Amino acid sequence: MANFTITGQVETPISLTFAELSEMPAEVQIADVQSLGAKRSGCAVKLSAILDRCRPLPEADHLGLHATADDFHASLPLDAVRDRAVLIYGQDGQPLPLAAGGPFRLFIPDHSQCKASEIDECANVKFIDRIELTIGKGHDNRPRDEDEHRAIHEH
Ligand SMILES: Nc1nc2c(c(=O)[nH]1)N[C@H]1C(S)=C(S)[C@@H](COP(=O)(O)O)O[C@H]1N2
Ligand SMILES: [Mo]
Repeated sequence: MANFTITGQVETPISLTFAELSEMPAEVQIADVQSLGAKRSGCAVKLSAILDRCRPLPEADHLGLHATADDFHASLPLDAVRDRAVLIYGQDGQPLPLAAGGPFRLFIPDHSQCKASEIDECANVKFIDRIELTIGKGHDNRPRDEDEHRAIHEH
């Protein structure tokens, strides 16, 4: 079963699967992210609950989201997403399909438009296989301007 890992500046590196996420307590689950304003339906857990399990070191201040599948990476200020972002992991009781950005996808409610800020729609990284806590900003190859953005939406 597909999993993703959380590594870097944490006390305990962990990896999680669809089944393990499904079993997390009800109070950290979001039954349908459409209730948070997402375009498509899907179930999620709060990022804070995942971070509670690996315990980021106090010095960690950025959250790296890595999608090896298409070499897409974002590094976000931890404070800005810690208590707000969720990780979408399922749809209709099944693992989140690739077509919906699965098996794991970040969703930041009330994100701003593409490129408007660090925390924008482009930060909703799809196909996540690794989350990495870093001290200082890490690898980030999100589109930086209109041309790069157009290019990424073409393929
Ligand atoms: N892995 C991965 N995640 C990604 C992207 C990508 O190309 N690869 N594009 C980003 C950008 S630029 C945007 S605007 C949104 C688009 O989300 P959507 O495909 O659900 O519309 O996903 C973001 N997450
Ligand atoms: Mo974007």
